[in-house]
Order: sequence, then structure tokens, then C-alpha cells
Amino acid sequence: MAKKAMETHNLTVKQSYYCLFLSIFVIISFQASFSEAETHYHEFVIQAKPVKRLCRTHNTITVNGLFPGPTLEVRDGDTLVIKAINNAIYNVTLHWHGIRQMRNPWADGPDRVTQCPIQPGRSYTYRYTIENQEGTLWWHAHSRWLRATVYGALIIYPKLGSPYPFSMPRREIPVLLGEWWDSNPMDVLRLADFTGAAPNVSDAYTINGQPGDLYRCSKQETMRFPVDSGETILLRVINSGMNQELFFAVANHRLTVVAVDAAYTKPFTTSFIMIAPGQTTDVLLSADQTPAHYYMAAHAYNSANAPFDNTTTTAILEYKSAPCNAKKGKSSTPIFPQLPGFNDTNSAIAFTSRLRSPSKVKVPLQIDENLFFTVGLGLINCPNPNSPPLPGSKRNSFCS
Ligand SMILES: [Cu+2]
Repeated sequence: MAKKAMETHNLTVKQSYYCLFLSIFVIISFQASFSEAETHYHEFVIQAKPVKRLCRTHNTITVNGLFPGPTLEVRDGDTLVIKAINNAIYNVTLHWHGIRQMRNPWADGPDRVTQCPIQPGRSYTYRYTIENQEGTLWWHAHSRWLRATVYGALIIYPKLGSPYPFSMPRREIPVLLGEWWDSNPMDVLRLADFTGAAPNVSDAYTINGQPGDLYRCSKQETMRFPVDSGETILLRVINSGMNQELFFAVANHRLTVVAVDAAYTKPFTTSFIMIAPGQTTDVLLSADQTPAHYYMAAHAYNSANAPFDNTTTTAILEYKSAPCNAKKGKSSTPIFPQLPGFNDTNSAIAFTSRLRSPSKVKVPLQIDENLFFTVGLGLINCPNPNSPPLPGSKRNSFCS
């Protein structure tokens, strides 16, 4: 009897050990499958910095003194923790454009919609995880017109071991298109609010913060992108401008569109793209032309009968093996691309109508007629000593 009890006891001990080992194994393998995901910590100090463009220096609001701001590089599944410290004189928030903030609106950023603005001298920490998104996005200020200068690229690579759905480019270049005012953008908006008229149009477009060769006092700083002959380059084009839709092209090079707004597309080849503010477009470019210098350029697509900035921004695609005279920029000016005309709606539509999903999308055929609406109102009265009260509100607002 005692022997039997001992055997039963031994069996129970063995079973417990077995269970323990199994649990440890399950925990370890569970962690292993997620160990690739990283958490990235950043400090974004929003501060004024002297920035000289178009011959004049402005006290420009930047992140960490950079214009454009820092590029965030992560993988799908990673977490970003960004402490925004406001050392500027304006209230500010930051928005992570295109990130699906599922059940996490506190990190989305619209000023007075999902958070009170960060007051001068204060800070706020944004924390979010990338869930099943990859490609090019961007971040920007979401308070008044601070985003004219407070913005940067947000690049999401696929999970470790997952390839792009196209052959691996040898080089990747973020191309941030922007709009520059030869004044304080906050004053441009203030004036428009005061007069009721449309805000003044920008004075220049920029590529990675530089207007390029066609503007006064800009030629020395024009963005140059050195490339090797024969390589494939992924241009991650972002329209971080305030208002203007833009045409973009690279002289003598065709562009293969592979993604827009961090969603892959059915690849197609084009001589130009049209990109709206807030949008991103990833294009592959093959450096298969005669080694030389080629302009990439952007100008407005503007079909409305309204004033617009009709200037053109440029950067230079430089083949490293280009002859020396091209390198010194002396005898040979870079070749200029053909951009559609400002009001060429046919070209704009012809481009956008080619955007397709890479595979068939399942559309629900059984339509549920029950619609479910939710409306939320932010009822926290944001302390906002720096802004005048908004019409119809007690210093809190529901718009952005
Ligand atoms: Cu945005």
C-alpha cells in the first residue's frame, strides 16, 4: 500500500516537472517569436533654430535643430517611444501621419482632438506600436502651421526576414517635398485668420529642406544624391508641403511606382508622379542612363483658378562616374525633366487612375444595412494661455 502511494507520488512529481518544462519551453518560444520586435526611444526637442533660405535667416521651429527633422526608421512590429519636449514659444503636438493608432488615440497627436497641446516648457511622451504596416510614412506637427517646418520621414521596414515585394534596391533615398515661406509660417496663418482671405502662397518648394538651383541664394545648398551606375534606387517621395499638389520627375529616368501611403501597389512605370500633401509614393529608379547629372524636380499641379506658387524645386541625381566637368557643375548643367503643365488635369488623372492593389481585394458583397456611428467630444478644457479663445468655444476646440 505504502509502495503504491510512493509510486503515485513519484508519478505526480514527474508530471509536475513535465508541465514545468513544457511551460518554460512555451514561454521561451513565445518570446523568441516576438524578440525581433524592438522598442525605439527618441527625444524630440521642439526648438527655434536660425535657418537661412532664399537669402534670409528665419528663427525656424525645428525638431532637435534639424530641418527637415530626424528620420525615424523602424520595422513592422516595433514600438516607438518619443518624448516631445517643447522648448518653442508655441503650443505644439506631433502627429504620426498614416500610423493606425488602434485603441491608442492618445498617441495620434491632433491638437485638442486627442490631446491638449504641449505648452512651452512642457513635454509629452508618444508611445505606439506599428501593427501590420510597412513602407513610407512621415510625422509632423499638428498645431496651427508649425508643420510647415516641423516634419520628417517615418520609414517602416518589413519584419526581419520578410523581403520587399520587389527586388531589393541597392540604395534608398527619402525625398521630402516641402513648402517654404520667406516669413514665419505662423504669421502667414495669423494674417489669413485676421483678413479672412486665403493664406499667402509659399515662396519656394523644397527637396529635403533645400529649394534648389532655381531660387536666389540656394545653389550652394542644392540637395545632391550620388548614385552608382547600374544600381536600383528606391525613392521614398513624401509630399510634406502644406497645401500644394505636386508633379515630380527625374530627367531621363522612368519611375516604377511600388507603394503609396505605406501600402504596396501593382508596380507600373511612369515618367512623372503626382503627389498630394500628406501622401507618400515609393518609386524604383534604375540608374541605367549615361553617367551624368540629372535634375529631379517638382512643381505645382494646380487646376483651380486661384493663386499658387508657380516656382520649381530641384535636386541633383549625380552618377559617381560622371565626367569631371559635370562634377564641378561648370560646363554642363544637369539635364532637366519634363513635368506636366501646372493645370494638366489629364496627366494628373492618368497617373492616379493607374494606382492598383497588387492583388485582388475582397470586397464584401453582402452589404449590411445597419450603420453604426460613434461621435466623441473632447470635454477637457485645455489650458491654453497663448492662444486667443476660439469662436463658440471656451478655449477648447474640436477641429484640427
Ligand atoms: Cu498628416
